[in-house]
Amino acid sequence: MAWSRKKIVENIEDLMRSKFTHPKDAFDYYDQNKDGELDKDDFKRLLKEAKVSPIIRGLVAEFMIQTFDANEDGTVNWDEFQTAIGETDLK
Ligand SMILES: [Ca+2]
Ligand SMILES: [Ca+2]
Repeated sequence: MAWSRKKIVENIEDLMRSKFTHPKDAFDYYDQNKDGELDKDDFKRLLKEAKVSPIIRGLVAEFMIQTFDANEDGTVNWDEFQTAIGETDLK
């Protein structure tokens, strides 16, 4: 696929920088039901705003959850999100 992990992360970083002052703001914004976990629909919304192609959004959302979900409960909590973001230059 033309969308590499790097490109997707770059797009997400751009979104974070342009829209949020802190990654936690982004996390809370996308966690619509405020249960402290981002699920697949939450990631799809994030990816939509990050201008990721609709064709691959579902796949990327699944991929991101699998990548970020350290405790393997199928969703991504703030600790997991922060760790994943910490691997990038975004602080
Ligand atoms: Ca949630
Ligand atoms: Ca998890």
